[in-house]
Amino acid sequence: MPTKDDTILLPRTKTKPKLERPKLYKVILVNDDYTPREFVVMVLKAVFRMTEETSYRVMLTAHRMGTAVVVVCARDIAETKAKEAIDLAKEAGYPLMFTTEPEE
Ligand code: TYC
Repeated sequence: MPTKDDTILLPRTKTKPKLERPKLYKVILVNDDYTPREFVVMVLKAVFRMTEETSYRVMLTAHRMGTAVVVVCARDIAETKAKEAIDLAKEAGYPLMFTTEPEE
């Protein structure tokens, strides 16, 4: 009669499926010639909860370099924030633009 000691132990062949870490996305502020600096700073503070100092620095980076990374976060949050910021600018009649792109 077989006993529990007769159990044949085979090496585990199934590999645990590795969960992919979700990609992070950058929200990018794009410079333009029309949106006032103060308005850009206000939007950064309101939508991205930045301090006056950080907002000013990010605005100035975009103004000088053409673009600036505002924040890196999950895709849905990045897209929602970018849209909120663009909508605020649209309402005020400014062409201020934000884009999102996956991190390298
Ligand atoms: N270049 C704008 C100006 O001189 C200010 C500005 C800065 C606009 C950053 C957009 O992403 C921007 N009034």
